[in-house]
Order: sequence, then structure tokens, then C-alpha cells
Amino acid sequence: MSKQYSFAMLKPGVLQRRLAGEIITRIERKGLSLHAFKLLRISRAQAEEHYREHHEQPFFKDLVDYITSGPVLAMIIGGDEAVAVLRTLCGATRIEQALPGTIRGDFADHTRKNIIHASDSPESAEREIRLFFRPEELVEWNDGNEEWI
Ligand code: 3AN
Repeated sequence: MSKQYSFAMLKPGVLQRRLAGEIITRIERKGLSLHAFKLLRISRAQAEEHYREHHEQPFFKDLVDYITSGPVLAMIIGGDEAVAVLRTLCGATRIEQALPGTIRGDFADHTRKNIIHASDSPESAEREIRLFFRPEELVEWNDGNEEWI
């Protein structure tokens, strides 16, 4: 078993709906671990870089407008197969395909405002972590140190 890191971002509206705790609980309940947290409002340049693969899409401008419209919670999540596990917890991108029991299935009512971003591959995770965090902001820790609990 080897630890993998993924990048997740709770999108604008999540804090206003007081859903952050519920979503973080689901991530922890699955056994994934939190390694960095940052509450911020992202810049347009950061948003355009983050979503660069969608540059040509008709929804690109709306997507950047939306993601820069309010505070987001950026996180580094670790665990065995963290990238794929987090994507499964999130559910499908489109609201009509996101199954009940997933984060999007339970809370998203609009495809663009679909609550949470999670990296779609280990390569994207590395790029996205670098875009939002400095290397020293990733705090490494492991289970099993009984002195802590
Ligand atoms: P995911 O976030 O599930 O990886 P992507 O990378 O295909 O999905 O899309 C990035 C973001 O773009 C989505 N989270 C969603 O906010 C938005 N998006 C994707 N497809 C559409 C669409 N057809 N209409 C509006 N927004 C979309």
C-alpha cells in the first residue's frame, strides 16, 4: 500500500450552505487523510490555469466567473489510491448522473456548481497541488502514533 496525494477544492457556495464539515466528514469517514487546508478566493489567472483543459469549452468563461466568485477551500488529501477514491466519493460530473450517496449526488443541483473539484489523475493532482500550495505546506503524517491519542 502506498500513499497517494490528491487535490480537492470545495467550490463557492459550499461555505455559504454550511456544507464544508459534512463533506470533510465523508472524506475522513472513508479513511482518507487531510494534509493541507487553505481557505481562499482564487484569482482569475489561477482559475484559468486550473481549468486550462477546458479553455475551448463554451462554458469556460462561466466556469472561471463562478469559481472566482466566492471563497473556496483547497485541500490536499492523502491515502491509498486517493485520486480514484476521492473521485468515487464525489460522483459523476453531471448532476443527472451523480448517484445518491455521492457528494455531488446528494448536494449538487447544477453541473457547473457541482460542489467539489477533485483531481482526475495523479499527474493532474501533482499539477494542481503545485498551483495552490507551496511544497512546505503539505504536512506529512501517518496513522498509528499512539502518543497522539
Ligand atoms: P470534473 O470536475 O468532474 O473533473 P470536468 O473536469 O469535466 O469535471 O469539468 C470541470 C468543471 O467544469 C466541472 N466540475 C463543472 O463545474 C464544469 N463543467 C463540466 N461540464 C460542464 C457542462 N457541460 N456545463 C457546465 N459546466 C460544466
